[in-house]
Amino acid sequence: MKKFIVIILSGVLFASCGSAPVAENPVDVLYEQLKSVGNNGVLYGHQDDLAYGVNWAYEEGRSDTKEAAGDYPALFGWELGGIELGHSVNLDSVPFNKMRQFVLSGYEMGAVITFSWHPYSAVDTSKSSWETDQRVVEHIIPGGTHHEAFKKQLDAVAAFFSSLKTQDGQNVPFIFRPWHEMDGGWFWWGSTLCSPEEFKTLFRFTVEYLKDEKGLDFLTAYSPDNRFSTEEEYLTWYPGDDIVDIIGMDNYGDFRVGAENVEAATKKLEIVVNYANKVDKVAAFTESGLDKVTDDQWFTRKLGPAFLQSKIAAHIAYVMLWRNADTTHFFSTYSGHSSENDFKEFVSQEKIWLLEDWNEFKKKRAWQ
Ligand code: BMA
Repeated sequence: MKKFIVIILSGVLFASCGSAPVAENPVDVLYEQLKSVGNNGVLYGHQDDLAYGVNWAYEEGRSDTKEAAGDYPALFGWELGGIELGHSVNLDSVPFNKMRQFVLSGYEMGAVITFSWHPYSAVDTSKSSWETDQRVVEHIIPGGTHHEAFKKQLDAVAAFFSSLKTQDGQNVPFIFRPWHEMDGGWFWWGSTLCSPEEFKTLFRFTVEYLKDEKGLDFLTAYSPDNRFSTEEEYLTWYPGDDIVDIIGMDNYGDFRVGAENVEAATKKLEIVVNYANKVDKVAAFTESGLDKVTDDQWFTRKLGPAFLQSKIAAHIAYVMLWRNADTTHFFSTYSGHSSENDFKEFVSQEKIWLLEDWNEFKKKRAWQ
């Protein structure tokens, strides 16, 4: 009888708490979680947040976000650049061993994990992602002269991804966001150095190799920069619905002081969200920030309105700001900075979620 009551009660509780978690696989769970967040909140994310901030590095538990606003981000971004050369630290000096720990502890805290990758060229490994004097993509895709060398680079990425396991051996689910901002001209995979077809081949090969050959499982994000004004333009480089899970956009340009156009940013996010809805995927604002946060009200007057002023744009699952390296290169606030109060106000809005809000939401939906 008791058991019967418990069953009825849990049924009632369950019905009042919204949709049921049905997936078992951690990557599918993450996807379902991200899909359901869009109608309710927007996760705040920050690149390298646990590793360092302005005026500190590798101090256990520290976070510029937490020190400014009282809680950790709900999403942590990490960068793989350098791993393809066998380096033990990434191109921003984060040791991969430490990164693995941060990824694990971030996941265990409940946060979402996403990876970017700015690899050196497999054609000439002295050339960073930002060196654009050589065509690379055509040489590293299948049939290209440096395809085998590129596969070795992917092997190194795969080895790191495979090592992301909890103590009980469960794989940590994550989002992989390779080959971003391809519509710009600042990376060797950018629009001036490859055709859309070559780009799509590279993107597809990257994901398929890691999944099919290396047995990995992850969500994949597509994130052009802001150089589009129609869905058709947005999809110029899109490798396909079967490959992509997160429909994203990076956008710094529309927030740059002097060239500011928050309305334009909103319209682009609407294109992103509308497409994500059409193909039943997750929409996200995959990268943004204002270098050195030179506007003390940037968060509440510019960044927030870019998605909150539109019912459609507000459907993004997350917004991730770029790293806080030092006083000359930081994209979010930190304790003591003149934008700190504005940031607090920004994240205190009902719609913007730091880690506790995110965990609370998952608990209500019986995800943890
Ligand atoms: C760029 C800058 C660089 C950094 C790179 C990869 O936007 O922040 O300093 O090395 O991203 O993280």
